[in-house]
Amino acid sequence: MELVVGQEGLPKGDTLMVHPPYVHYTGKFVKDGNPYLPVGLLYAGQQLESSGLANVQYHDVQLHDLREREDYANFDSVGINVMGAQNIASAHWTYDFLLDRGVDPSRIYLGGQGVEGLFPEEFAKIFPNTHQSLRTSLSAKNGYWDTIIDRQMDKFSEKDLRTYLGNESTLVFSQGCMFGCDFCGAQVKQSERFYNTEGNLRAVVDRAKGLGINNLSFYCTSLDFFQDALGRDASGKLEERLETIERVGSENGIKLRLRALTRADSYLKAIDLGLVNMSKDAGFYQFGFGADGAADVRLLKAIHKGDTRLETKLFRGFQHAEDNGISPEILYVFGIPEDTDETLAKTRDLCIEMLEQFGTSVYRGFPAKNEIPGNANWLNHNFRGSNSHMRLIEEPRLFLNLGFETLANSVSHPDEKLRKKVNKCAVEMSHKAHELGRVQSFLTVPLMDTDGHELMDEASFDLFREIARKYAPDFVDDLTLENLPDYRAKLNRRIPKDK
Ligand code: B12
Ligand code: SF4
Repeated sequence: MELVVGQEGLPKGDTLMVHPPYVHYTGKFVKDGNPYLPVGLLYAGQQLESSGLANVQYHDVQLHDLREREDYANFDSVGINVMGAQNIASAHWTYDFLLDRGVDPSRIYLGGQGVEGLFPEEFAKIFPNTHQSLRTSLSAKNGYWDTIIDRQMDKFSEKDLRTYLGNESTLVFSQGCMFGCDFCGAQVKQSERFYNTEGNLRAVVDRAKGLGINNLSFYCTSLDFFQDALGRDASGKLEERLETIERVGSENGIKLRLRALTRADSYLKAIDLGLVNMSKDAGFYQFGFGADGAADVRLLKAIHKGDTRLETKLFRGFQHAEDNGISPEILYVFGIPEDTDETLAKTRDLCIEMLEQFGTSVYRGFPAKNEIPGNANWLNHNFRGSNSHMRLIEEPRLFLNLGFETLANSVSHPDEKLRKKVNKCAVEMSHKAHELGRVQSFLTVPLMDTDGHELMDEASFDLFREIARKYAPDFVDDLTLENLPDYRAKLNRRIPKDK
């Protein structure tokens, strides 16, 4: 079939859509203990079917080994979902696997936010002779924002659906953020647009009822949940959706638990508009507050956060959340090139102070991955000529080192001094959060050029080992900075995935 203009790069015909393994589960098959319904892939599948391009089946490596299949020759196309930069590594593993099974690369299509931001020439070097599926090819289609994934869920076995719905699912809510923080790889500098939340929520609730499931948890796709409240005239779309969520839950006798991300400034505006209370009534139990750079105004300016009084706003937001029975999450990206000993110490102190002051708050801290495909820094010509950039393109498994949760490493932080300082701060904060039992992000070990000495000093490693003891008590005492590369994969498989 000839490709029609505007459908370039989209799978066609009989299509197998593959959700690759979690990056630390590549190689020997591991059944994922915390699998999620791959909503982005289902959304794309629904769009492909409703526009008559493809008939779609799914293979989710979270639950099923790719080696179980022998029918690759039956498909005209194989689509692979790449959610974030680190997943380029696992998508590459999947690509190699498919080639090994005789799939011609010209039948392979890769889509998702991890690959959408690669330049065509970068993409072609990483995944030779395959197709880069761009979001715009799908979103240009009629009805894109109204898509409902109901029919795609029919394609999963009852057993698998039961597993997915027993875990947290994604609720398509909105996409787009009007701000443009340099490190952010999401759909930024664009106005917020809303999905068909009601249709998709009802689809999942109906399935759950059929399966006798009475509790559902959701993570909303919004980048800044209350962004609508920041405009001069709120559109009312958020309010409308909150009312709907509450109604759908109570009409169906299903207890809904939801969480989302927010900026502190929009949360504070939303309080005045009554939106936070409405969220609580709809079942929201947690908001993750973007705290990046809050410890020092110089950092806020460096990342173009668009807010220079963040710290005060965070404390006000956290206090309000706790007073109203909502758990505030500290979502902190730290360790950018502008960071110094002083700003990193301030960051650590601020996070610890917040954890101590707010007894229901949870910690989610990530050593910055300043350059990832799709963010503003990836476009910077200083980076594009750099050793890190070249290494990533030539050795795609190194994209593992761009995982949000991964310790700072020689790819993300070529300056060894800064790298060690960042990791010191990372393990100190994580250790404290572990001590308090309120941690939602977990540090993993990156690929190293030499050994663990390039990542951190002995004192930081002692703390890291204490954290690792929780997950790998049987071999943690064998770990040294020297043998860390040998234990890396084994240890990472034990560390819980980010939530
Ligand atoms: C929900 C979510 C999650 C959930 C996913 C659960 C689930 N059920 O899907 C959880 C919490 C598990 C998660 C985890 C991660 N996430 Co996440 N996540 C999101 C979030 C909030 C929404 C994504 C979503 O579902 N959107 C709705 C669907 C409909 O859209 P979509 O996924 O973008 O897919 C569309 C297209 O990309 C395309 N498409 C996707 N795949 C394919 C495949 C083919 C073949 C085709 C043709 C098209 C196609 O079609 C879809 C419809 O247009 C986004 C932020 C955002 N608002 O975008 C971050 C986001 C995508 N996540 C991100 C990252 C990095 C991660 C992690 C990789 C973090 C890490 N540790 O490094 C992890 C690990 C993932 C893993 N392997 O386990 C980044 C990606 C940034 C980047 N450019 O790299 C984002 C943008 C957050 C951010 N602000 O930076 N995430
Ligand atoms: S970090 Fe948050 S506020 Fe900044 S651009 Fe990304 S989504 Fe928007």
